[in-house]
Amino acid sequence: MIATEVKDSQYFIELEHHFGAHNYHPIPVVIEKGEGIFVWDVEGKQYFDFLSAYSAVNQGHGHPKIIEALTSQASKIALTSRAFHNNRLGEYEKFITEYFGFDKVLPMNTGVEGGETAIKLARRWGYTVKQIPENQAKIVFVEGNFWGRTMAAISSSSDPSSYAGFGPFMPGFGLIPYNDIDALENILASDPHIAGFMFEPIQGEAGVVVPEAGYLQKVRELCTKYKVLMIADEVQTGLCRTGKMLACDHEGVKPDILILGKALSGGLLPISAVLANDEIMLTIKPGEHGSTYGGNPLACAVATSSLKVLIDENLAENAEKMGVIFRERMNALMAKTNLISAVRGKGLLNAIVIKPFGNKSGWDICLMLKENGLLAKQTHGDIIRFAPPLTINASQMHEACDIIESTLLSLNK
Ligand code: IF1
Repeated sequence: MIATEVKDSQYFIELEHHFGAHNYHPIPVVIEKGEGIFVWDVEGKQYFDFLSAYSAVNQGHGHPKIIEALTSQASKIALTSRAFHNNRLGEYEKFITEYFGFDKVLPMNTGVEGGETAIKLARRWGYTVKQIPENQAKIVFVEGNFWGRTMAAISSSSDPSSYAGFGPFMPGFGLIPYNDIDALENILASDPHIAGFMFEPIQGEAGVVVPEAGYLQKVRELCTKYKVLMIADEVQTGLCRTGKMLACDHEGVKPDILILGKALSGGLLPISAVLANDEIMLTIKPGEHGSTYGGNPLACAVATSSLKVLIDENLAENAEKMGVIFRERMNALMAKTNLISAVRGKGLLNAIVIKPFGNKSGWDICLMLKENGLLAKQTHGDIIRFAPPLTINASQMHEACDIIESTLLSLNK
């Protein structure tokens, strides 16, 4: 029963609880407005947004140039379907493929659709180019991966909270440890039916797990050596989040298939993209893959603007600089308290691992951070991910770190 007529936070939380599926357990804050790195709740309280909708809002909330691209195109036409051509798709495809250096792009909507598309491309390439026997193509994934919630995505997962109770699962998937080159060489050498190796250059949901330096280069070498497609899931690490346009750029590595999503739209609507060269991309023929909204004119206009904002505002460079400040502050805090056991990340994709103390969990700390004006979310209990929009400046970063520091130090008493 909705008790109150005052439309305060509790009112909205109760509505969601009563009428919505319970597939999330959100931090109890009701956001009404966002601008740049800040959001405001229905009571008008301001917060630092240190999640950026899981790295979908790299350009900051309500970026005027991206909003302008959205409203201008929406007033012309938003959706034509791919049954017909439209005047935005070709120019967007030219822009994004030339920028990232691939022959072609297959436009989709969500990140997981991008992953599904990449797997279909890898399997089809496996059969038509690598000559793998029909229905025997394998895709190798890594433990700790997260690329979405579809049956294929959870079939590749090592996390029971993703897959338990949803079987039976998609066949033809293998799992090896992350950041383990020997394990990768062993499986690629042992099975000629492997079509692709799909992984995140830095694992987001696993808790911002950064592989050792050189891992990406060795993955590239092994995939080339064993004629296996290197599939980089940069849905969360891409688009300047880690201090380079792509996380693969930290090691100068080019994947065979690149998956982008999230911030490709600046957080305005679901837009994803799969990029590859013709040998791979043209194995899918007309009518064999697609989606109602994939490549719609509105998405093309918004994605073009979102990419230009990242480039023109040098957001990779800013992410690199602001990330250094953040990790320096957190490492200094780690030295001052016994609450943090690790600080890790690249650019503005960072996390702290908190030590068990009393009965306080990552969730509890996120509740305290919320009370102190900063929104973040824990993952796997004791890991708190911090990922603000890449437009944050040094004074704002220090102010946010002051909040994190005072919150954690208040536990030390
Ligand atoms: C949720 C997590 C993050 C992703 C990578 C593909 C996708 C994601 C590396 C799929 C999506 C989202 C999903 C969202 C929360 C968020 C998340 F906590 F679930 F794991 F970011 F870490 N590849 N991640 O991170 O993209 O289909 O969602 O557009 O499911 O709660 P999507």
